[in-house]
Amino acid sequence: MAGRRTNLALLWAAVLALVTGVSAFLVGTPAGRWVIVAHGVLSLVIVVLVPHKSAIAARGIQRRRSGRLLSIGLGVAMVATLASGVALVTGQLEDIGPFTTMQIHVAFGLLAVSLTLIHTLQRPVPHRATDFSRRNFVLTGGVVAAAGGLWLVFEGVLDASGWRGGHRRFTGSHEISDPSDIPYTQWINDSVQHLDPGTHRVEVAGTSLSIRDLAATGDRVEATLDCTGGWFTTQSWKGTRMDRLLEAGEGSSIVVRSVTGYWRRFPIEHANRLLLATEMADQPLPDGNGGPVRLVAPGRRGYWWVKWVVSVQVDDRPPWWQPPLPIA
Ligand SMILES: Nc1nc2c(c(=O)[nH]1)N[C@H]1C(S)=C(S)[C@@H](COP(=O)(O)O)O[C@H]1N2
Ligand SMILES: [Mo]
Repeated sequence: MAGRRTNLALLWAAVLALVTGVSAFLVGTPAGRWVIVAHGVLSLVIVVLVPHKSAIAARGIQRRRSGRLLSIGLGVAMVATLASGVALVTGQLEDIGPFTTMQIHVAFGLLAVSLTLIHTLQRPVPHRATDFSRRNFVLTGGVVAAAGGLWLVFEGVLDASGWRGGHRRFTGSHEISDPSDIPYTQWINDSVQHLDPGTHRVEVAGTSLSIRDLAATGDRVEATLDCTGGWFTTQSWKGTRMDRLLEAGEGSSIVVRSVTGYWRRFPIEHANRLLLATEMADQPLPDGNGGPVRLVAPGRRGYWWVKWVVSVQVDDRPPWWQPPLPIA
């Protein structure tokens, strides 16, 4: 039965969309671009299969089986995920009520995939030996090619539209150029700190440094802060490079900690590209952007850029010894 095949394809597309969606948050360099492209193409695979799935669902609904409400909820969550995804890509809608479009997209996406899995448990789609037939490979290839074609058309239209979506970064984020337009962004629930630049001290591997000390070095780097919320900004940052402050050849990783308790761990080899920044675009950092001192981590997404830094410690744990995304 062809319905079975469509259901199976949708299940796989939804699961892979979840995997690529979560992975997209880890991408900080152009080498990871394919993850974001794959996420887009997978969402279009779902779109391509929708007409056929609607026919299957219409038959199912008439049969009034249990789990009907869940199926309808799944349909709604899926449509909301796709619609918020389009809003993200075009850049035409930044907030929906009190939430950012990205928060809405992630929430509905997680809901849609969870409901898909429950739905699959209720109405199992058995795999069959013939699933790996030549015919099915060709069909799958056809669906993916159609989705890829749609992706190209969509990108072409965006390019021509003059909308922000036409100049997305490889991560999918939209540009903010004016430093005063940069939002004050917290990963989950930190609040903006108001530290006194005259008295605040940063403990770096046992040495206590003032903001004046950190500003005096005058190391500069141009780097892009790219928030998983969907925006990026490229600015000139000034402060002190970490390799100047750490003993060469010691330890395996560097833990950078905020006064709020927020922290991230980095490979020791990256000390020469991490900057303790006190200025952005030749101005002291505003409190909301992490003033008086924040971390600048070139090539890494925003959640690595610890704000209101209070300590930098070197230890022997491996750099991957941390949650892949912050948990608080
Ligand atoms: N202490 C602390 N630092 C933090 C965060 C946080 O919640 N707490 N959020 C991170 C995230 S997710 C981003 S995108 C950037 C945002 O920097 P901005 O507020 O200057 O835009 O800060 C990062 N540094
Ligand atoms: Mo972020």
